[in-house]
Amino acid sequence: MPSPSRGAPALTWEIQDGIAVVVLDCKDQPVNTISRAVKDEFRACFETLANDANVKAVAFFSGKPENFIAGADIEEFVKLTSAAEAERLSADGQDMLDQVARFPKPVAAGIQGACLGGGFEFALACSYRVASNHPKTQIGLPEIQLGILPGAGGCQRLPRLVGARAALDMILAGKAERAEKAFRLGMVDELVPPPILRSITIAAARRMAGGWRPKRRGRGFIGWLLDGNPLGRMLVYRGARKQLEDKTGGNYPAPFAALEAVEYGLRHGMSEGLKREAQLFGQLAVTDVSRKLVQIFFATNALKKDRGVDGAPAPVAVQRLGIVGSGFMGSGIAGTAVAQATVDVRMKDSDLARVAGGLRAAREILDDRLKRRRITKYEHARLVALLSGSDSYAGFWRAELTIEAVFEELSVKQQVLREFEGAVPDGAAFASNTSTIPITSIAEAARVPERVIGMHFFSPVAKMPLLEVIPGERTAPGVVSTAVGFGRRMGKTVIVVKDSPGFWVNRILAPYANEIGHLMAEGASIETIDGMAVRFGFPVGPVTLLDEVGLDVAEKVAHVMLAAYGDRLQPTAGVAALVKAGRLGRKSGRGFYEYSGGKKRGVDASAYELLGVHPNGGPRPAEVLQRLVLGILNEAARAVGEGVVRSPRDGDIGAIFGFGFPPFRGGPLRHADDLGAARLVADLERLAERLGPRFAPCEVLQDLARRNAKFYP
Ligand code: 3H9
Repeated sequence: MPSPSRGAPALTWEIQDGIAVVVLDCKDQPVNTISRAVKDEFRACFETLANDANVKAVAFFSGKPENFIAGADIEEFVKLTSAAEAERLSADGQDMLDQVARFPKPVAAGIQGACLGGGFEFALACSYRVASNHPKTQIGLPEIQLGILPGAGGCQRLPRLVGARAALDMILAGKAERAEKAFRLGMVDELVPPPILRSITIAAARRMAGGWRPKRRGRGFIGWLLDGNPLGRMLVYRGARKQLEDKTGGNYPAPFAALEAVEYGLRHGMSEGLKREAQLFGQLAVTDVSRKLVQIFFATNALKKDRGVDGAPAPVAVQRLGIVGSGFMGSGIAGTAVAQATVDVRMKDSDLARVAGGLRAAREILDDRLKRRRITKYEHARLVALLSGSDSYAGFWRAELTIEAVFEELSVKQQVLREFEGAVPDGAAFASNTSTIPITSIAEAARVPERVIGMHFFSPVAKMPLLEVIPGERTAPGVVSTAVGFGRRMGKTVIVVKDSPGFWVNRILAPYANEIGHLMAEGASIETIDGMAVRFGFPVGPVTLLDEVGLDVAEKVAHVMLAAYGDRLQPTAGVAALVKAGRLGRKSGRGFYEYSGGKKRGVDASAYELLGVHPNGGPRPAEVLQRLVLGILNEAARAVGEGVVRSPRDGDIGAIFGFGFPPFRGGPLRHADDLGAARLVADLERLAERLGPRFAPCEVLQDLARRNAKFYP
């Protein structure tokens, strides 16, 4: 993204009755960012306004209706080569904001749209903040998500404004809040509807010019107890550190550094705090973890613009969605589509009782949003009214997209497709929500196979961020771009994958899941297997993952994989034995683990008996991990070679968003690059020699090793 040049200033201002109305608009950029060039403009602007006797106060706005400031320019971080250079960048940002904070006249910021990172740090340096309750307004410090910390004074100013506890809550999670919550937390001083943002902000600047000073709310007794005295704060820091240790497994240094910057600043004062903050920012910005997280940020952005096939026409704007099948997946898709994309949803099932159940479940997704105050009562009522259903295809002719989510069986899916085409002869795109069945096979039943496509949602739909879109052999490009576009409107990160068994995510997960059985047969305990995966950085271990997915589902997928890929993906007998005993994982209250009251209670020791194995140590923990991870890497490399994903970027994003491959490792293909193909091949060969051909290194890795090459340039 080009930095604004001197010829096209990003900052402009005019003086109205003693108030300088300053507007930031980085021309030719979708969002405002604070680059070096913009920083220079800020300095010059504030210097001019400080010396202008006609200016009594400043009111600051963005020229972009849906974006305030998206933060410092992330592209500049990528170019930093040393910690010292990064520290200077941070100190420079602090210095600029210090100029704003010490500005001799009051400054009011009128915030609408994303006000993030350096953007919020700028707002924090102003004397007064007004936010509009526009749906795009979000305010926060997401730097942790990029492996850095708020380095332009955010670790100092936010705790002084809202207290250490609330500030750490936001900074350590890298959360952004909607305007209403930001107001409640005291991050902004006033909350207004969009049409009056400008006038209210200017009025606040004028009042401050006349000597009025905002009075900020106290934080109450509990606030004083925890934030207002050193002992309380010590407890807050201790609690936060403990939580971080549990959550990050020591794999992410940024939250610990941010905690230190906050603590140091509150103990030693603002200027010492700023120094420490800049040092820590410098160290973090050049870590491998931060590089990986920034790569993910850019890869995700690039995916947002991708239509899924080269030269595809623009997606059809879906306004009405048809859903066939009102079970768990169908209702999840319905509720999420309404909540995220505000479309009319028409659900169909074989009888009205089922439809009613599906509509109820879809509505629960909206109820949950209301409970979390993500939507207002009014929005909730409006969205609920968009859900309707019936036991026929009445109304489906108006849907630009229909998604079926019926039983995972080829003949059933084909039957539904035939019914749909019979009832809605001129129907538009038809998507099958399947995790394993080839789309081309489903489309064989179609009169118009060009409109048939796969959309593989992950369960639970409302929470899982990934969607795999699978064009069949004859799917029309416009249907691909429509499915991709709609998936994105549903808030999903979308990858387009080749129509092949298991697609991408289930394919590369198969060896990982299968290895559990081998490891247990050799005496490894469930705790060791899951524990090692979590230490590697997965959110949960593979055994827990299977319990969450459902062992019956996992068994079905495993058999499809076996039929398609043969012995290499031979599942072990374990999962089948548990399914036979009626233990399906979390949903049935028992799987490998026991569950009660919706909570995981610990390993169910009888699982070992059912499997006929005994946990007696088994392979060394390091080997457990190696076998789990190399299985994924080998299969991912093989699938890339077969063109299952369109690029290593899509493959890595799919693994990170699909099953939580540790983001700080950049995804399985980046991780393979980091380990090096030669080393991977050697390790796999050693495992294959000892444990069998399932570990034989695939041709793609061997080829990379021979050429000393990588997946990424
Ligand atoms: C920071 O502030 C550090 C400071 O504490 C200390 C410094 C010393 N930089 O996502 P979109 C680009 S760290 C550069 O599709 P949306 C993005 O790549 C920063 N580029 O739009 C894309 O480019 P392209 C902390 C940025 O409407 C285009 O803008 N801030 C930046 O879906 C459109 O983006 C963050 O982490 C940036 N800061 O969402 C916020 N931000 O068109 C990161 C965006 O060439 N940004 N771009 O592909 C976001 O979360 C979303 O972009 C936002 C808009 C919510 C703002």
